[in-house]
Amino acid sequence: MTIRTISTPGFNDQKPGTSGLRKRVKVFQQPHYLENFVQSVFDTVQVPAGATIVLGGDGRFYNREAIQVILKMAAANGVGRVLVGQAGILSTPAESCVIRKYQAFGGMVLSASHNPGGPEGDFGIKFNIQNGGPAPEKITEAIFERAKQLREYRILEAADIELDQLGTYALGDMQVEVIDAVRDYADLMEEIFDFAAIKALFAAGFRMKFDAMHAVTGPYAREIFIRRLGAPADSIMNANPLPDFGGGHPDPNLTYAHELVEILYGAQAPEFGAASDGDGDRNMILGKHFFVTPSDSLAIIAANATCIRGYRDGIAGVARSMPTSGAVDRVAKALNIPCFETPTGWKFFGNLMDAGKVTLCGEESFGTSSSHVREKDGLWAVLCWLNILAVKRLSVEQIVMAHWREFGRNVYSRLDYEDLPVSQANQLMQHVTEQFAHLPGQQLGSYRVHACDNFSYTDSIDGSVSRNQGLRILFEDGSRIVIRLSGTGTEGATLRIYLEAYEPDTSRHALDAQELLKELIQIALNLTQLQAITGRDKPTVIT
Ligand code: VG1
Ligand code: CO
Repeated sequence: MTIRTISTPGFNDQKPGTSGLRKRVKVFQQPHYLENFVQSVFDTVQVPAGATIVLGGDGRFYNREAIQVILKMAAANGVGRVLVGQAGILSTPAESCVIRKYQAFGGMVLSASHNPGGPEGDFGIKFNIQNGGPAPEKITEAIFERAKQLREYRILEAADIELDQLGTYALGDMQVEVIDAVRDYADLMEEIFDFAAIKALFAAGFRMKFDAMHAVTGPYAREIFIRRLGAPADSIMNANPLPDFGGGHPDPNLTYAHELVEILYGAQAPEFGAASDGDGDRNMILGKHFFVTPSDSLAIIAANATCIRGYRDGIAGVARSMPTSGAVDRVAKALNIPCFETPTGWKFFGNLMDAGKVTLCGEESFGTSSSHVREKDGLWAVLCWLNILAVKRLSVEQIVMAHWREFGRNVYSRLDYEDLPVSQANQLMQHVTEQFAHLPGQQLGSYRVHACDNFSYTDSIDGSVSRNQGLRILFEDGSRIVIRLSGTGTEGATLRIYLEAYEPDTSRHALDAQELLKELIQIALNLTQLQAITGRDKPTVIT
């Protein structure tokens, strides 16, 4: 078998965003585009000769083709062994689990997560390091620089590998092992959670509905909920992964997971509902006629962690992304453990977890996880809730209400404005920044501005600094407005406005978040001049 060296023009747009490189499938299908990025990864991370890497994706359109290309390039770049998920599929948390379990050098995850798939949809690729987590910015920046300069890549000339059969195959001098990653992942879950208690809950007639949104978690959910926990077969829906996610938008929120939402708010609603995204790292938690915000979910898991076997000795600390509500901060304070505030994106949690400083992490964007892996983990979060419900035998709503009674409620909402022209989004950010000098001290309705900044983060472990992570308007009573631009989109700009107000008054806890945040939302719209600049009179998604 021969290794071919092929010319590439180099690409200037291969800058990884919040979570890897994401582009339209059509962009990835351009000659040399995928190869250019993959070679840049190999050149940057320098896989030691003979080392093992892990490879898998969320099964979206172009997954199989990309895997065959990457395998041949890995063989040509001296990789010793590649562990590939069967059929080329691995959820993001399962990939993280496999990297750690088999002590691989790292891995590539092929996914554009919650972005739609199919020939007209998105594709993506991300490199994860030895700890199983996303590569830090230092590495992604170096990959981006390399991708611009690259002029040739190496690829083995060979036939495609059979990805559907478990087994070991040779590709040049490299070994390809097709593995059953559902088992490794499900085994890890069984170590952390009390499966017997959850099984007893289902046996007692507890009903749940999990929506895999035709994305990667279907087979994992079937193995864990149905086979291992004995839930009735109709407890999972849309559980067959499809390359285009059935034409849907695999983002587990109130807008895109509306099929599930209708069931949980319907007349025959089960006690518990949950959904996960394209690559299985996000989660949405619902009770009967009840929605749990991701920020509250993180705080509640932290407050009840000792109910769960894997955390029964307590948690070392917690971390949340900056826009995530401060609900978990209050729990950390009560538990007397540290709480860290990081920029958006899971890559900022890795160092803290490696250093043993935090056990639980979360983001307002439906991402929660712990140090069992180095990615956010959708099914893990669902199992946390099931385990807590099995121990407490209360409804989801009762658990949340009790939490608010104890800690107060951090009322929270996020407004997304998708597909804006980039120039308008930049103009709006500029407009807000220009007001920063005179805003502090001003009274806006019932809120007085305390401070404004553009969030900047210094990693306490390696000292690296990340600037421009979002505009913050902080009020004297602790309420906040945060404004940032998405780093995961592939076309145009998505503007996110995050709102948070603290409500200690128990008599107001049952009120709707939109109602409670009405004034703050109006202040945000005035400050941003959103309607004048963009012409939009309502958000695309409200969480
Ligand atoms: C979004 C979320 C962020 C999350 C990221 C990746 O990023 O806000 O919290 O980590 O997606 O999630 P952005 O830059 O669009 O706001 V996933 O499930 O795509 O791996
Ligand atoms: Co995801």
